[in-house]
Parts: sequence; C-alpha cells; structure tokens
Amino acid sequence: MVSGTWVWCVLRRRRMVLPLTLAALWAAGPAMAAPADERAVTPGMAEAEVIRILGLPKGTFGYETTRRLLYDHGAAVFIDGKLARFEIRPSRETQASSPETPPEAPDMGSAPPADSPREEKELARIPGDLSVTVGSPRNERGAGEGVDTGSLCAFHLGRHEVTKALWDEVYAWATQHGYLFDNPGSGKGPRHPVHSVNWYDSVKWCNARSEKEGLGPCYTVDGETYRNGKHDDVACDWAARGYRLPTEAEWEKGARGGLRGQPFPWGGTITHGDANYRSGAGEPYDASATSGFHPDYASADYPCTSPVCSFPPNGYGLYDVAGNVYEWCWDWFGNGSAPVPAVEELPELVPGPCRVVRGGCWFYSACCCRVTNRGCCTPGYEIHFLGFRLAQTGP
Ligand SMILES: [Ca+2]
Repeated sequence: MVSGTWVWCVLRRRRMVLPLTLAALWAAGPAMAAPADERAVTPGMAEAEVIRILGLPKGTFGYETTRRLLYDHGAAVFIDGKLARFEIRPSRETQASSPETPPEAPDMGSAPPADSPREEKELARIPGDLSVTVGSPRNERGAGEGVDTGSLCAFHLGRHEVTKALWDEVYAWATQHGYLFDNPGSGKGPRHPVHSVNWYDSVKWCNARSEKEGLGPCYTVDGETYRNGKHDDVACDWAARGYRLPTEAEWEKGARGGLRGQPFPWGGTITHGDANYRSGAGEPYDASATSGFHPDYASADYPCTSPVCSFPPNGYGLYDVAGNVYEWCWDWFGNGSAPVPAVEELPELVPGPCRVVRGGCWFYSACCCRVTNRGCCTPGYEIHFLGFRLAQTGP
C-alpha cells in the first residue's frame, strides 16, 4: 500500500489542537517523547484512535515512539511521511461526559433504499484496527499482491457506490457554484452506479457535496478548495468533515467486512449470486453456474451494471465491493509499471501516473473481484465500468 499521503487518525471530539513539528514533539520531554510502557496505555482505548501508516518506512521519524505517543495522547495527521499535526485528546475523565457513539451494527437484513441515499445509514462505520492486513500472499491464485500490515483508525465508508441519481443532484448544484467537470457522468438508471467519471471529477464531486451540505471540503489545490481543472497536486485535509475517496487500505478494510484471510468478503469462491461480474469457465475462484455477463443485467447496450444493493452486503453492510463498477481510491498506484508490483516493491511515497481502482466490475472476471485485487488507471481516464464510493474521516 503506498500513497503520497499517509494519514492517520481521527479527531472528532472536543479537544485542543496543537500544531507541532516533530522536533517540537521530541522537545516536549520524556513524558511525551519516551515510549510509554505497554501497561500505561489507557484501558478502554482498544479501538484505534490513532495509529499507523501502511507502507511508511519504519524509523523515518521514530515510528514506534510516535505510534505509542499517539496512542497515549491523541491523534495525528501525516503528510508525505511527516507529522503534520498532532492533537491532544482530552483526558478520559473529561470524555466521560461526552460518551462515544457506539459502533453501528451492520444492517445485514435489508438494503437501504438506494434512491434515498441521504438517510442516516448511507455510510457505514468501519471500526479501527490495530493490526490490519491488506494484500494477499504471493502464491495466491490469480495475482498475489504481497501482504502488508498496519493499523487504521475508525472511519466511514459508503454502503454502496455513488448512484447516478445522487451524482446528478450534486452535479447540478456544483455547476452552479463554480465547479467544472471533465465528464457529466453516466448511468444506466438512477439507482445504478454513476460511471464514466475520472478521478478528478470524483474528487471535485466529493468537495461539491461537502460544500452543498455545509461540511468542510477535503480537497485543496494551492490552499484553495479544488473545484475545477485537472490537478495532480491535490492535497487532502484528512481531518475535514467532508466527503472524500477512501484510501486503498481503507477500501480493503471495508471490503473485507471483518472476514480475514479470504479472497472475497464471504469466502473463497464467487458466483453470480454474489456479485455482478463476468464469469468464465476455468477462471480461478469462479464457481458460477452461469457464464459471461451476469444474466440478470447482460445487454448489448453497455454497461451491464446493476442497481446498487442488488446483492447481499458484506459483514459491514457494504454492497457491491465485489463487482458492478470498479471504484476510484485516493492512492497513487506507484510508478504505474505493469504487471502489478508487490506492495513492498512499490517506490515509497513517490507519486506515479496512476490512481488505484478496486473491486472488479461487471466487465471483468472473478479474479478482479478479490478484495485484494489492485487495478489502476490514469486519473483522467473514464470508462463505463468505473465509478466510486464515498468515505469520511471519523471515529
Ligand atoms: Ca464495486
């Protein structure tokens, strides 16, 4: 997992915000800079408030010390491998008067109405994980991406791909408020995922929806809210309340739905009962009795997308993480070299020409629907099997 930006954590409650350089952090003295004894970690902080940073070279800035610091004292944002902001969390006594919102239980029983995406459960809370594993073993059939481990804070991830109906609503507002897109967005129906939007469109649309709803937009260019043009130097304010694309690690954490060590959110094989993808005889993992495009959605009139939430959700209540449309992620892919390089072979923190896409789609095979499968496209690319899903920072 590589990104030009490594972030980590979360920051939502009342607290002091204390901008600190790393040097100042170290200068703060042993009470802050020295790694605390494991027993000093406050009970009840089990879920990652803080933590780490998949792919970041350890030792760059005293990883273990910083991790423990953050775990004990607050949360931080890393940009390009450097500690950009450190936040002090109130004492637990202070927090006692403002209890945390309990984790939201996955709604496994019924799909949320896709034509009313504003409802409370549009985004599911994905729990933090002190030890999250992403990628797959090298010997996994299809393409072993290599394995990396790290930690993630709790965050929120869209239960379904952004629909054409929601795209249109925000797009109409955005174009009246200074936004310019490369593509108007397409979709086979209002409840189908929007497709044929490039990375720039997706990011700008996230900002537009944030502004439309009075939330702080995440993406800026040269310090200004990103509203038009094609920019590869987009910065993300990971502490902002607005909508954004998931990081690749967030996407995979959410897609697994709490199930570890399996290529799909539900287990080891896939059929047309699980997802909208292109089945083929002899394809690894493919156990479908029907072949070709999904029989319920196949047509000569591409795309063969399905309405969102047409298949069972995963353990976090997320739909279509496997198949339907590929989904843009924030991350740069690396240097864009093919074939897919293993995680640890990717050049660290070096922006490449492609952004990661995840999850497979109606047009591609079972193997592409694996939760670990990594695809990539140039950020200006758009096609009828590529859309996106929203994320939000948050505890
Ligand atoms: Ca998908």
